[in-house]
Amino acid sequence: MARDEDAQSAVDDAASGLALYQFRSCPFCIRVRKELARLGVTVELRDAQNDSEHRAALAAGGGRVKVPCLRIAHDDGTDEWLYESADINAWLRKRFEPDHAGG
Ligand SMILES: N[C@@H](CCC(=O)N[C@@H](CS)C(=O)NCC(=O)O)C(=O)O
Repeated sequence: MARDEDAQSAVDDAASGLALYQFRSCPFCIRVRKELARLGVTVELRDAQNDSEHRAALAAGGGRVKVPCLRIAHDDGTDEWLYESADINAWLRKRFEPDHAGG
């Protein structure tokens, strides 16, 4: 997705508050990574399969070790832990797709 420099910079800023907990070969995680690529959004990927700290953070914050899970850091300091690839992709489209019509 092509953006001018300012728009891409705003997207990069917004995405800095996101982290995707995932397994490299999980098909649901691949679906989310593809959507991120399509939208031109760079999100920190956290390997919850092999990295014990990320795995523990996912369990503690989200409540279970299930991937993909998008951690969304809100401006008020709270974290939201969003599971389900379809829900994550819908959230990403709503947040980052220009002229998103909803749904
Ligand atoms: N419906 C979920 C399926 C996710 C899923 O089954 N992920 C597997 C890895 S491929 C997992 O985390 N399993 C562990 C569990 O469900 O506790 C989605 O679309 O995100």
